[in-house]
Amino acid sequence: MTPPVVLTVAGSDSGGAAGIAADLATFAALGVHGACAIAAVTAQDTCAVHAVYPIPPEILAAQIGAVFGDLPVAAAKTGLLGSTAAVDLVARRLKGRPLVVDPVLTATSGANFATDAIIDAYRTQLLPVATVATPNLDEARILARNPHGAPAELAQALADLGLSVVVTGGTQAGACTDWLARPGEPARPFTHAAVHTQNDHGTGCTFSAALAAHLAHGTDLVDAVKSSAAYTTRQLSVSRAWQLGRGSGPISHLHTPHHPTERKHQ
Ligand code: PXL
Repeated sequence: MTPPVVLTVAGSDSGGAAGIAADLATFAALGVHGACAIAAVTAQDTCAVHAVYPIPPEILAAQIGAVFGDLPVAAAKTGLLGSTAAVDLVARRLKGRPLVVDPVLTATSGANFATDAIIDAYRTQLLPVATVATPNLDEARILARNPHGAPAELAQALADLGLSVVVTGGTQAGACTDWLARPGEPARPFTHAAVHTQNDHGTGCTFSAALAAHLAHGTDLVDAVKSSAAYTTRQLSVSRAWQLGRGSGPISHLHTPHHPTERKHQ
């Protein structure tokens, strides 16, 4: 069977944990063909983002044009975009199809990827044409301009821009609660087990890529959110005790946890 195609427009992570690396691996695991347009290159390891180089807008546009010119893109997702020009471009080129926006404004290591102009561009250009956005709590507070907002309140405020919003990752007492708000509806909690690990680099990318893959398969949003959280939790538990790098290690991108090579390295 020919798989659906999902396009990710995102950044590269030289450490192989987040961004395009996480997206393509997740797409493969969930049975979709991944196409990719690189919006920014990062020099990065498990400890820090050392440099970010936004790809020139005409080269980003050429990548997206090449994909759309040839492949039947069923859904798209965005990750690190790195410039207002990239946010404007993807808003124009990706609107009108299932679109997951992971508004990458901060890195797991704490690096800040966003300027006021980029935040404005998300609010006015990209979020209004998205199907669903997946900010973590910090990103939701920045986007909603509400530095102390609670997750449910933030999800609802952002959904007023005309899209569904999942605020991810509130962990409390061994459980993790994501809040989903659809436009005009109260936010609903989705709770699953929390995985305690230092190896969470790439978690947000993995969740949002899974969401795009499930939407490309035609799954409705609520089931897609549940399945994506289940997939992410499973991958976090595979790599829970890995020792890769000196900082936040990668979430596992391997899909066969019982493969002999993996048992050997656990
Ligand atoms: O996890 C957010 C993220 C997305 N994309 C790239 C990143 C990061 C975080 O480090 O580097 C390229």
